Formats: sequence, C-alpha cells, structure tokens
Amino acid sequence: MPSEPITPGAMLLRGFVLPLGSAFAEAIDTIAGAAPFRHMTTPGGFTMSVAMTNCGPLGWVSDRTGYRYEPCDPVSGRPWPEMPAGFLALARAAAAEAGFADFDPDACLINRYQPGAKMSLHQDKDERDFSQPIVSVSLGLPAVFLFGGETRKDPTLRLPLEHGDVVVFGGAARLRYHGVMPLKPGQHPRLGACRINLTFRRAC
Ligand code: MD6
Ligand code: FE
Repeated sequence: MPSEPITPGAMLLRGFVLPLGSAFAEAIDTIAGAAPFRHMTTPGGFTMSVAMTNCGPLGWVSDRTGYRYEPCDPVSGRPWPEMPAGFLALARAAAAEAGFADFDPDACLINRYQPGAKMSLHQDKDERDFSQPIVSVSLGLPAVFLFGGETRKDPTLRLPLEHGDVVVFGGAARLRYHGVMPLKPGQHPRLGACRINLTFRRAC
C-alpha cells in the first residue's frame, strides 16, 4: 500500500481500508441504528454542520458546557455501541504502519458530512495522552483536509482525501490545527450523498 508522509508525525495511507469492501459502511449503519447521528451544539451555542455519533467505551460529545468524552450517549442514556473488532484491528494496523506500535483506542467518533458541511480549524486536545496518535478513516465522497501548524494563523496544506484513505496523526503532528473544507455535492455508490470520517483515539 503506498503511504505518503504529510509532515513529521502525519502519514497518509491511500486506500488502506479498501480491502474491507463495504464492511465499514454496514457496521456504521448498525451503530447509527442504535446511536443516531445528531448535530451537536458547541460551547459557543452554534449547531455543528457535521452530524456525529460514536462507538467504543468513550464517545466525544459537545454541548453548551464544553467538549468531553462520555461513556454513555446523552440522547439515549445508554452506553455507546461497541467498537466492532474489525474497526479496532484496522486502527491498530494503520497506526503500526505509520510507526505507532501498541495503539489502543478507547473512542471512535463518527462524523457525517452532507454537502456544505465543514469542520473549522481546530486542535484535538480533549484527550489525556498526546503520545497516542489519532487514526482517521475517510469514506464516501471526497473532501479537502486542511492541515495547518501549531497556531491557528499558520498556513494550511490542502490534502484531498478519498474513499478508503487513512490518515495517522501523531507525534510532532498531534496538536496541529486541521479542518475540512465544505463538502461538495456528489453521489458515492455505497454511501450516497455524504462523507463519513471515523477518528480513533485514546481518550482516557
Ligand atoms: C474529518 N477529522 O476528517 C475530521 N482530527 O472529517 C479530524 O478532525 C481529525 O482527521 C484529528 C486527527 C485526524 C482527523
Ligand atoms: Fe480533529
């Protein structure tokens, strides 16, 4: 599998999940059946354009009181759906391929972008241990990932991400600003008019 270094600590594994076929999409349908996608509110009172759900022991949530990881879905009060064994295996294999041995994620955030949805520049810093990488899987429609520096004002690199691509984001890149440009309309044969992104993290 071709892999491209993006910057020190960040690696792009093109097509890394393609060998799994539609297994990912089926598992996501099952998860969303138990914990539906929802548009969370930011601490500043805005509704996020990206719809989210989670699987695994911990799920990322945002509301007026802040960002955090929770063991239960605040909508249902029940634990988040289990992280499928195949997700865990894939995340570990991708991290290892990028040079991060022993990745042990306890959280998987699932982001759904419909046309126009975007993710503003942000840092991922709600996790306890920044020595663990983040493994990010892109499915469905293509999107442009913005990869910035250590401050919000640093210039950003534009990285086109396609169905099946995996980005491993750790080490010196772990706290770099990043975001996603507004999704362009389109149709993906399996996922329809959307992009799904999964981010595996060690939250706690
Ligand atoms: C996305 N990803 O690709 C949003 N964060 O839809 C992220 O915010 C992200 O891809 C940390 C590490 C990798 C990521
Ligand atoms: Fe992020």
